[in-house]
Amino acid sequence: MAKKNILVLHGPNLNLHGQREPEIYGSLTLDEIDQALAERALKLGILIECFQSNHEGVLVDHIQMAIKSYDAILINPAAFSHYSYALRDALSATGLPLVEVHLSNVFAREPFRHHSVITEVANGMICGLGLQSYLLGLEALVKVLEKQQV
Ligand code: CA2
Repeated sequence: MAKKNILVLHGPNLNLHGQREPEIYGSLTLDEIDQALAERALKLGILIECFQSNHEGVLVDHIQMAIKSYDAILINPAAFSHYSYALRDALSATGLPLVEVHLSNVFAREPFRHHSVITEVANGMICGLGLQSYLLGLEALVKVLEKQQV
């Protein structure tokens, strides 16, 4: 059977990761996060592709393309989580399993971060665990895909 293929999306400003505000987001760079995800994917026997953009429309285009080539989506929508109906609609339209992740504990931060318009269309959301949020999110998606095959 073909290996499952998961699209990992990072939203705006996450390219700055590791360079600013390490007390909130940690000191790993985005490349290091992607590397850790690639290593975990290898162990899990799946394929991943990671993509970051600061632009809502570019992310929407990538999500629309995902329908043909991917089995599931792992996303840190960053600030778009809190207001992007465009991203939410695009993710929902794929019909693919979806896990939302955040590095920081959004509920322990400013009130505007307490609500995500994405969570309602996701299988689940993991936050506050830094890199582990992403790794656990990837593992959760693999479990969801395994369940689909039964
Ligand atoms: O905790 C997360 O992963 C967030 O998605 C990060 C977003 C924030 O808007 C969300 O509320 C929670 C911010 C990403 C910006 O990342 C930076 C990293 C280093 C320096 C500056 C920004």
